[in-house]
Amino acid sequence: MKKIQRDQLYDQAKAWVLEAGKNIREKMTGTFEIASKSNPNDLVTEIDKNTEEFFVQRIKETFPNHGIIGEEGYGDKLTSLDGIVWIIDPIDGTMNFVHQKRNFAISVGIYKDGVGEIGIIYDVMANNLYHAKRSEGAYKNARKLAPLKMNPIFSEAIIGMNHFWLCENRHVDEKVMQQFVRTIRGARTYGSAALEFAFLAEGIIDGYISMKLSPWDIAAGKVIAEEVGGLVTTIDGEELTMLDKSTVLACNRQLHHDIASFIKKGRK
Ligand code: 2AM
Ligand code: CA
Ligand code: CA
Ligand code: CA
Repeated sequence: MKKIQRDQLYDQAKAWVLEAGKNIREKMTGTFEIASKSNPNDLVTEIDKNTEEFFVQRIKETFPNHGIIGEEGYGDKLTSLDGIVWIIDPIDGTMNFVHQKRNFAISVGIYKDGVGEIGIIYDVMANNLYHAKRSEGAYKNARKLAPLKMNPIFSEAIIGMNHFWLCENRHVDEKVMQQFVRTIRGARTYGSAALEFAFLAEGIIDGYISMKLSPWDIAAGKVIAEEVGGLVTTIDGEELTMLDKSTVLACNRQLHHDIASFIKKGRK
């Protein structure tokens, strides 16, 4: 992608994300419809859908040849990542949005031929915009983020993960994961995958693991985390695809090796 084209896309995408965030803040004070999807705890609201429609309308008007993958289904049914593809989660952390009215984000990744070029994560209530272009560094608002500390000690690491790792699950023996949380310094669950990536990039957590994420949960976070030297793969250390769900392990290179080896002991 030409630099000038990418810079224009970056400015446009950031402007739309900020506008969508403002709309969410305005609409969330009124009443809105809440439904569940795959299970009673998997929530979606009218505002998730309206926000995704907002992006799809703007993108199709302005960049008719760009593809769109969005959680709520207003985008395209893509089977390939050829060309420029926007990968959008209109509200990441819908449960937080509904119950807490905070700790949710808009996540927008822009990929060209499968390579992440732009990542934008907006913490809507904190009004923090995390953003990155490939090879040009990552930012929190106007501040450039420092490279991740390369050698934090495993026993002093704070890892983003949810409690399902400690229940019986089909990925890893829960006894091994119980040992894992006793070995690390602390575990944190923020309830928004995009924010976990942003906090990793900011250096306030040292790693993030998830059992099942979709492309829109990961697309922006991967670009931002990689710009500060993070490694973002499956929990087996394999490359992530943006066309399917997968497990995720994101952190600096040193910890990545330590965590992957630990998980391997209990991998099913
Ligand atoms: P969501 O809020 O956009 O659905 C914690 O729930 C994190 O996991 C959130 O980032 C959430 O994204 C994501 N997630 C992915 N699949 C989910 C599902 N089936 N149910 C709930 N959260 C899911
Ligand atoms: Ca959802
Ligand atoms: Ca999500
Ligand atoms: Ca969502």
